[in-house]
Amino acid sequence: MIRAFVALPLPVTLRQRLMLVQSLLHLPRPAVRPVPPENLHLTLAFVGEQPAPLVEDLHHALEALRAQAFDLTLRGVSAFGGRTPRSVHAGVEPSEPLARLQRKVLRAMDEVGLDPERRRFTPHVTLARLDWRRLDEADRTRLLRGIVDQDGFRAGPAEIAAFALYRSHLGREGPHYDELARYGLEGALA
Ligand code: 2AM
Repeated sequence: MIRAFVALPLPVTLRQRLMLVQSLLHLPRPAVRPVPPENLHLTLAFVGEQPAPLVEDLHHALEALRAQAFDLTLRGVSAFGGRTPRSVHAGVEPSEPLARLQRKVLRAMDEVGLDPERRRFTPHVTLARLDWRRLDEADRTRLLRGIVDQDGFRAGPAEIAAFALYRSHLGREGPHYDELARYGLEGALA
C-alpha cells in the first residue's frame, strides 16, 4: 500500500517567506510541530492508503491532465480547528486556475476509481500541527497573538509551473514525503 497525495511543490521564494513566518510565530515544541521547510506544500487532493497499481493508474491519469501554469499569492495566517486549534496555516488568495487544477485532479482520481473527498477545497499551506491541550495558557496566548500579528502576511505572486504526486511515510519524527512524479503545467515560463 502507498499513502499518497497530490500537491503543489512551492517555489523557493514562497518557501523562504513561509520559513520566516514560522520563525516569527510562537511554536513551542513538543506540543507544536512546525512543518520542516522541505515538507511545505499546498495539498490539492489527499489520496490516502492505496494499492500500488491504483496509484500507478492515478499517475497515468495525472500525466494526461492538461492545465495552465498560474501565479500563486499567499495571504494571511490562521488556524484550523476553531476553539481547539489543531494546525496553523498560510492562506491563499482566491485563484480560479488553482481551483480548476484541483477539480481536474479530483476528476483524474474519479476516472481511475479513487473516491476523492468532496469537502470544500480550502487551499492552504500548513505551517505547524499542534496539540492544543498540551499548551499552557501563556503558550496559547502567545501562539494566538503571533497568528494575529501575521495576518498581514503576503508572499508572491510566484509562478506555479508544476504539480506533483507524493508518497507519505509516517514516522515517529513526523511524516517524510517522497516526490513520486512531477507534472508540468502549460505555458510555464520557468
Ligand atoms: P494538511 O496540510 O491540511 O494537514 C499529506 O498528509 C497532506 O494531505 C497534508 O498536507 C494534509 O493536509 C493532507 N490531508 C488531507 N486529508 C488528510 C487526511 N485525512 N489525512 C492526512 N492528511 C490529509
